[in-house]
Amino acid sequence: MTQLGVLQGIDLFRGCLDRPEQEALAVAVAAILDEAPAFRPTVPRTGTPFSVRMTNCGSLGWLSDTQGGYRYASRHPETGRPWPAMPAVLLELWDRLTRFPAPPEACLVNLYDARARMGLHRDFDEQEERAPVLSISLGASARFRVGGLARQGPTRSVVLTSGDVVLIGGPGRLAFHGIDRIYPGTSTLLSMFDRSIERINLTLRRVSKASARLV
Ligand code: MD3
Ligand code: FE
Repeated sequence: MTQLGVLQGIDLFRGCLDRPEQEALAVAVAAILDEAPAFRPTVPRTGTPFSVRMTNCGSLGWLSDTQGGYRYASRHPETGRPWPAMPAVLLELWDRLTRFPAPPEACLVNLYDARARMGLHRDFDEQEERAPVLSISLGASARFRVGGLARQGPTRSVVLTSGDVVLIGGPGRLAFHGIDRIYPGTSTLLSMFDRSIERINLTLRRVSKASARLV
């Protein structure tokens, strides 16, 4: 494990998942996409579309549209159906790496094409700030950037590759971060998907407050 951020609590587990584990997760994501097709969020008020497409699994999913803003919801914004269940492999990975005493409620699935990026932002739509976020990278490499609590502060960047896992907790939980660019054609993992999908990132999140009894 190596400390990645300017702040404490952003830890990189390089090569955490071997190729068969990555393949199993890619198959699980394909099944999620069959039930919950990718959608393209828009920025609240302005309506600017994200370059990243998304879907979710779990009891809650993250979404954003022009009208409703950034939020978690129990149903897909286009089909109106509940999100597919979280695969057992993801629940097990959460337990093993976070040791957080309540299960994740949302797994946000980010789908990057060759030109997609994610601007510097902070994640604060979750009520359970004591829980970490667990991030899993699949497919093409990407340049990840992480800073501190101020948008203008110093940042570090690191290339994330397929099978890398980042655990974000403690002070790092509110750090600015983003994806500067994808390195297209750097992985063969996602050949089962539409060729435009270069990289998939899964983030497991606890959204609602865990019982005080547990934490
Ligand atoms: C550091 N996703 O979905 S994952 C996101 O690769 C997001 O798709 C990126 O940022 C991606 O919100 C980066 C790693 C990550 C996730 C959440 C964090 C790093 C973080 C929250 C705080 C600090
Ligand atoms: Fe984020």
